[in-house]
Amino acid sequence: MIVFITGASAGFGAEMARTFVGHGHQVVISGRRQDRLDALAAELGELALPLVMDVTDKASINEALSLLPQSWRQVDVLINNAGLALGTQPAHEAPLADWETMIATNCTGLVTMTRALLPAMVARGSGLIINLGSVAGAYPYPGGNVYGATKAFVDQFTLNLRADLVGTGVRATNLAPGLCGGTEFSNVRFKGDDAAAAKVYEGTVPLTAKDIAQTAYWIATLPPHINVNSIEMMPTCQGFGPFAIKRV
Ligand code: NDP
Ligand code: 8X3
Repeated sequence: MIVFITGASAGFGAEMARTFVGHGHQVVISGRRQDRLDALAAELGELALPLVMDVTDKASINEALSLLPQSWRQVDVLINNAGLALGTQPAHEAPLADWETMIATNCTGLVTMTRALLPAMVARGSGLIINLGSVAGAYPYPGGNVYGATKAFVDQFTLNLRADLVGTGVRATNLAPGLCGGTEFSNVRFKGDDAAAAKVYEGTVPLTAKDIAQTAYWIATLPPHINVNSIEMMPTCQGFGPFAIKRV
């Protein structure tokens, strides 16, 4: 298989690259940080191809895709993993610029990549798109505002892809994890505040990037007649909050 992973310079994406390459597949590892991609490519060898791109920038995507060598162009699996949360402020205090960045990355970037690679999959009659959603797309929490909304978009976009792709042989999955540690996600969310990021995982046994990578690999290696529409995963220590009721 040829697997194209966005956001492979860290976290889930890097671990998914290790998993797919470990099973002998070719993996395009993309992201903005060339040094991180080069280091991962050096670790993984010639089955990994680093490709610098910013999913929020259409020109950057088009240029990167035009650089793909011929033998790497028939992408079987696109994993739209690049994404981020910024901040946990309430809606009336959150910076609009943070909201715009989340929408540009988690929604616009994801649909741009999908639109770029999907037609060739449909023409070949096979392919798979795995979109990284989140439990935040299904359940609201204070401060989740636009991040959760972008992940709800990912969930519904994936289902609507399924509606369009029935009969084409192309599959689509929303992979929606809950609390997952050991990645840069919380450092990004708290803008480099390591203490705030570490606090998120205090006293927990969170999911790991390896758990997510193994799940993505399982989805991608199921027989072609099986489409996993959506998978929601949480660590056992995570559950649901009660409704908030303001009493006077
Ligand atoms: P990380 O922050 O560790 O990794 C995010 C990756 O996305 C990095 O490789 C980063 O690379 C890339 N990225 C960010 N912005 C862009 C951009 N504009 N263009 C290209 N690449 C970009 O996060 P995780 O691995 O934890 O998360 C991966 C995905 O999973 C995200 O979509 C996240 O929302 C989702 N998720 C995470 C959970 C968690 O608890 N960790 C739980 C549920 C879902 P670079 O900076 O080099 O561009
Ligand atoms: C990441 C999970 O709970 O931090 O998508 O929103 S959460």
